[in-house]
Amino acid sequence: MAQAKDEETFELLRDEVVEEQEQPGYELRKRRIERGIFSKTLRPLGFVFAALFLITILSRDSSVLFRSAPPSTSIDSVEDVFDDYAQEKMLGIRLHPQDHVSRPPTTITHHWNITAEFHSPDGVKKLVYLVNGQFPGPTIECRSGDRLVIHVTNHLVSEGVSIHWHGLEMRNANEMDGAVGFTQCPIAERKTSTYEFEVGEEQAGTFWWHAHSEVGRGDGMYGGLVIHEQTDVLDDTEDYGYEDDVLLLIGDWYHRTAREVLAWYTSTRGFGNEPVPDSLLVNGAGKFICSMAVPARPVECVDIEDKDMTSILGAKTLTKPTRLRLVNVGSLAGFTIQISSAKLKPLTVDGGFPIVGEFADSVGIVYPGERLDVLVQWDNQASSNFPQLHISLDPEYDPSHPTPAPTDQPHRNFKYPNQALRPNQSFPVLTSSSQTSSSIAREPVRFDLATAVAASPSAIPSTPDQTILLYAKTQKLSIDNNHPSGFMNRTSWSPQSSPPFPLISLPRSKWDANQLIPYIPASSNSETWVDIVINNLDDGAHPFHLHGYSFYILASYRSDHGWGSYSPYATSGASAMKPKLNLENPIRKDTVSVPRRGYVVIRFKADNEGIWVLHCHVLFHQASGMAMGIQVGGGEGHEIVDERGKEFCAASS
Ligand SMILES: *[C@@H]1O[C@H](CO)[C@@H](O)[C@H](O)[C@H]1NC(C)=O
Ligand SMILES: *[C@@H]1O[C@H](CO)[C@@H](O)[C@H](O)[C@H]1NC(C)=O
Ligand SMILES: *[C@@H]1O[C@H](CO)[C@@H](O)[C@H](O)[C@H]1NC(C)=O
Ligand SMILES: [Cu+2]
Repeated sequence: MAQAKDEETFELLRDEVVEEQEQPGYELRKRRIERGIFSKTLRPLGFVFAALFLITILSRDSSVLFRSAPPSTSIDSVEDVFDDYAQEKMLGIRLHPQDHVSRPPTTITHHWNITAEFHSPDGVKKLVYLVNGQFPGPTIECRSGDRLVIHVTNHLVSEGVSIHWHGLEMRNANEMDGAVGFTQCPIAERKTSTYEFEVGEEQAGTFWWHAHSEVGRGDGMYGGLVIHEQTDVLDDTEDYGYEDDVLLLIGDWYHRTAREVLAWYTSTRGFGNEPVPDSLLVNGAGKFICSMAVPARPVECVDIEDKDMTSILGAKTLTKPTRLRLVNVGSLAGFTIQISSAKLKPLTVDGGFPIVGEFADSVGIVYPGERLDVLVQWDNQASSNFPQLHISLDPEYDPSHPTPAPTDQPHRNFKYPNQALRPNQSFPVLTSSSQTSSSIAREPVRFDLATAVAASPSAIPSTPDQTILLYAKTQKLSIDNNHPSGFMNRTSWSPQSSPPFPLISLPRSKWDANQLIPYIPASSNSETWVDIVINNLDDGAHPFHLHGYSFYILASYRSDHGWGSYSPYATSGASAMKPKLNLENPIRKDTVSVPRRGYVVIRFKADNEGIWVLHCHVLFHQASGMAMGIQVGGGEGHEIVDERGKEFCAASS
C-alpha cells in the first residue's frame, strides 16, 4: 500500500518533469502544475520521496520501470533519474493538448525528409517508408485555425510522393489536398514541395496524413494529425475528464511491399480475391510469430519476445481515465478493440464529431480511414492486472473464422486463407516483468459503430438539391484479360494520362475516360445540399472517403440475403424501396463503410469549392480504380484551371 502511494506520488512528479522537458516555457502549463495536487510547498518533499522510491527499486535490481532505458548504475542527481524516466518508452503517442487549447492561432512548420529503409516493425524485415527517419512519421498537433506549412523533400529513388491530410477541409486550398491525378503530380525525386493551408476554424478532432500517390500508405507513409479543440478554462486534468490523451495508429500489415501485393491482386493469380494481410501493427510495432510464415512467402524474421514489446502507456498507475484516439491506418481490414480491466466509452468519430456512447467492453468496427476516440475507464484493479489491448481484425476478412455468409453466393472478401495471419492480437498496456495476458471474463458488451447516432440533433434540410447515384464494384472484365479492377459505375479510375496533368490543371474537355467527376453547381457561400447514394455490389465492405468534406450518414443498409441496392430513380423492384432516412441525429463522418451488398445515403452542404476525391479506402481497391471525384463550383466546363497542380508533372516517373 505504501508503495502504491509512492508510485502515485511518482506519477504526479513524472508528469511535471515530462511536460517541462518536452515543452519548455509555457505559461498555461505552469499554472496547471502550480495548481496541481502538489502544491508548491509540498513539492520538495515529493522529490525526496520519489528519489528514495527510485533508489529503492533500482537497488533491488528491478528494471520494471526502466525496461527500455539503459540500466542506471549511479544516480548523479534527481534530475538525471527523471530524465531517464521521462524517456521511458511507450508505444502510444502521447499528445499535448495543453500546448494548444488556449493559445492564439499560429503557424506550425515541419520539414519532412522522405526515405525508405529496411525495418522489422513486427520482426519481419521489410522496406518501409520513413519521414525524418521515423515510422510512423511525425505526429502533427495543432489547434483549429492554425496555419500548417509542411515542406516535403523526396529522398526516394525513382519514385514520386504526395501527402494527403485525411479529413481536413482544405478550404480555399484544394491544390494542397495531395491527391495525385486530381490536384497534383507526385513530388519528384530529390525535389521539395510545400503544403501550406489553414486548419478550419470549426475543425477539431483526430485526423491523419498519408501518401496519396500509388500505394505508399501501405508501406508506412502515414502519421497522425490531431487538432486540439479550444477551451477557455483549463485548470487541471479534471477539465478533460481524462489524464492522458494518446494516439494509436492501428492497421493490418503485409510482408511483401504494397506494390507487390497490388500486382498479385490485379494479376489473374488471385482470381479477384483480396490479398489477406500477414500481420498487425500499432504505431509501427507488432509481433509476428516466425514459425507461422508460409513456405511460399519466406521472410527474414526474428521472433519478438513478449517482454520486449513496448507497452502502450509505459509504466504507470492507472487511476484517471485515458483518452485513446484510434485510427485505422491499414490497407484492407477493419478492427474491433477491447481492453481487459477497462470499459470503453465512445466519444467521437472521424473529425471529432460527438456520438452517443455508453461504456462497452468492445468497440468497432473501425474500417480503414475511419477514426474513433474512446474514453478508457480503468477497473480498480487495472494497474495490478496489467491490462492488454486486444485487437481483432474484422472476421469478414478472416476465412478461418467465417461470419454467416450470404446463402446464395457463399464467399467474402478474404476468400484466400493466410495461415500466417493471427487475426486477434494483444498488446500490453502497462510495462510489466511478466506480461501475462489477461482475458476478458464477462460476456462483452459491444458498441457497434454501424448503429451509432450523433450526440446532438442536426439541422439538415429534408430534401437535397442534387442527388448523385453510384455503384461500386470490383470486376474481372474479359476485355481486360480478367484482371480485377475497381469500378465506380462503368469507370475505373487511373490518373489522367494524356495530357498527364492533374484535373485541377485542365479544362473538363481535356479529361479522359477514366475520370468520373459529377459537377455540383455551388459555391463557398451557397446553401446547396447534395446526396450521394453509394451502392456496393460486392461481398465485402467498401469504406468510402470523401476529401474536403464531412457528411451526414442518413441511411446504411447491409444485405445478408440477396442484394440490396437503392436507386432514387427506380419506380419498381427492390431498388425502388425508399430507405428510412435519419434526419434527426445522423452521425457525421468523412469516411463511411458501405456495407457489402448494401448502400449508404450521405448528405452534405456543398460549400467547399474544388475537385475532391471520393474513393474506397481499401488500398488495393483504390489503386485498381475504385475512385472518382466530385467537382464543386468552378463552372461546368472547368475552364479556369489552377496551373499549380502541374508542378513536377514532367519530372516524376
Ligand atoms: C533533411 O535532409 C537534409 C539533407 O539531407 C538535411 O540537411 C536536413 O537536416 C534533414 N532534415 C531533417 C528534419 O531531418
Ligand atoms: C477473435 O476475437 C473475436 C472478438 O473478440 C472473437 O469473436 C473470435 O472468436 C476471436 N477469434 C479467435 C481466433 O480467437
Ligand atoms: C451511375 O449509374 C447509374 C445507373 O446507370 C446512373 O443512374 C447514375 O446517374 C450514374 N452516376 C453518375 C455520376 O454518372
Ligand atoms: Cu473497397
